[in-house]
Amino acid sequence: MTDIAQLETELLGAVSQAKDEAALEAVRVAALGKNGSVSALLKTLGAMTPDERKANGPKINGLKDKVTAAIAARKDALGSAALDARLNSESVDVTLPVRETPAEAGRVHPISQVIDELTAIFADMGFAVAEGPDIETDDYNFTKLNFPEGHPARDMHDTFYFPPDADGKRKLLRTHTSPVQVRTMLTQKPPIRVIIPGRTYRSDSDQTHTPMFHQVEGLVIDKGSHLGHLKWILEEFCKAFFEVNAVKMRFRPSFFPFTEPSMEVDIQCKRDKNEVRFGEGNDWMEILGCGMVHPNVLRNCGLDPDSVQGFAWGLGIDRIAMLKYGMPDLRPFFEADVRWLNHYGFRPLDFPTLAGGLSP
Ligand code: 2NL
Repeated sequence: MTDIAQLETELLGAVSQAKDEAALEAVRVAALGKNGSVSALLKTLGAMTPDERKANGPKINGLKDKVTAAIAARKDALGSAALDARLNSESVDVTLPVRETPAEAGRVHPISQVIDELTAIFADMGFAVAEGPDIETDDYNFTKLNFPEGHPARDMHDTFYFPPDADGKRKLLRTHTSPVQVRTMLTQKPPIRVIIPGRTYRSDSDQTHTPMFHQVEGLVIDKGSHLGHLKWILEEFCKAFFEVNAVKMRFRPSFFPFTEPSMEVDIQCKRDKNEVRFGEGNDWMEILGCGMVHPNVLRNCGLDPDSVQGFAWGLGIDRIAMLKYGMPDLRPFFEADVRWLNHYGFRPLDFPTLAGGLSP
């Protein structure tokens, strides 16, 4: 049958000329689809006599097999040609520098960096971090901390008060982080070892004061805790934080309503024009206040001063951040200027650890 041979020549020619997979699919549908030319030939078998079928069946089925095989082979060839073309056009230059991700391009604020450093140092000494609300009651911010009503120390805090509540009491913005220590003593059993970094507020604004600032306080309550422990903790902290091998410290008597005795602590430093260095020199700089927790405070927080005692300290985070990282002015800390942050900020993946180094 010449038309079968001719159809074969036509179809195999069309298969080999198909330029892409879409063209090849069109050839397949035209030949083997429901209304395709080969399918039409197959349908004629049903109407033939057994002898005719014996003669034509193998030819028509042979045609179908050949065309099917040719399409499959062409499809393979087109597929690998397409892959080759893609591989050639999509070459990757593995020597190109890696583009900075948003996480690397951002900067960590010096205050956050210093809080992370403090946390790493005190966590290593077994301290937990506690947090509490910025809006506090007068009771937690003052009364429980042994500030009697009308005591002048209350006025010294330049407190921001809210309008009176329905019960006539005025809430306030905490003037120190100490109310968090009150909350800790009221809810946890000794031994207690916590630090509390956080925001504090006083109505005060000039070159070295901002109405919102940051404090970290520490508290230890245990049966045998004493001033020797306090001095050791503070000395270890100062050495680790300022990254020096030794530092001289000076404890001067002072007054806070919530501690007795109370002390202010100076550390040895060397002032050079605009620079301050720690661990050397003959100058002193005051950096923190501390003392043994006043028995009235222990009682106010549900603890028995005859069975436990403790010590506490507090220092300004903003100030030690300025000292450590040489930032001369406090105000830009809170101006959210990205140029300042790019200059003084820290890379987010350089997280401070004691083993890896605190400052990058
Ligand atoms: C300073 C001094 C200090 C405390 C904070 C404290 C807290 C409780 C009980 C006793 Cl609940 N003391 N905190 C103690 C001494 C000093 O801060 O000059 N801070 C900037």
